[in-house]
Amino acid sequence: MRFDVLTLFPEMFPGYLSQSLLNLAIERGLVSVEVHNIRDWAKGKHKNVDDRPFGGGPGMVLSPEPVVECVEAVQQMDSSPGRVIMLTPSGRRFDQRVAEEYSNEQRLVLLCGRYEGFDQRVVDILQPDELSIGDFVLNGGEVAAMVVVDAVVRLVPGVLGDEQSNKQDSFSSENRLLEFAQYTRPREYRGHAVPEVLLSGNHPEIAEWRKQNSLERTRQRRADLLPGNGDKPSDNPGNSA
Ligand code: 6GU
Repeated sequence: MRFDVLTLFPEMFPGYLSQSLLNLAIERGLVSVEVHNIRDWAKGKHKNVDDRPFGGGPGMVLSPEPVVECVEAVQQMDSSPGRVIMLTPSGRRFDQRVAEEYSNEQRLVLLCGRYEGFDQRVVDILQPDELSIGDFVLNGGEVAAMVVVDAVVRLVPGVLGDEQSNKQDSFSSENRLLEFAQYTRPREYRGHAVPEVLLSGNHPEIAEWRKQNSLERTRQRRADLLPGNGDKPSDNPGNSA
């Protein structure tokens, strides 16, 4: 799977990309991540990429020309144009279902904004998926793009050592609940003991304990995730289908 990240701050990515799981996936040829500087498509000696908003107001708006031309040029760098995703706080909410959907794509082109946002003509012309990672405002789409790459890469076959491990994750297609509590040695730490059942070797009982623990944690923390609570106040009403 190929990711292309389009940004005004390409220097934010090398540190993230050298993180072990992702770096290993890149070295194995399972994924590639190419980072492109939108400013390279700006014209004129000052290479301006933004301008003041028509109608007035604070901040700067990303100009349509360098952004559209950068996306189109990057799309032509491979046989598949890829699915274009614009990272914006006014987008559709990203979640594990969206990550699963994206993991079926051959190529994602991630467009990161800064300043007060993109000129609307970028959306009108490119018709990207507009994607937000939550109801808060980041200084730009770069961290959000890393979130998307991180969540999607784990779902690419072969990236995780154990093919089972992402199926058990919270929110995955086989488990829409929160994960159960995990313990390792020592059996007791500062007066806190590991639940006896986990030491028993009785695997049906362990599975039952984990199921109940998962349900209880979900009830306490994220009741909106429980079946039948689809119309209760949800953290993510837009994606609850
Ligand atoms: Cl994708 N971008 C920005 N700037 N802020 C966000 C976001 C994206 N998602 C949540 N907040």
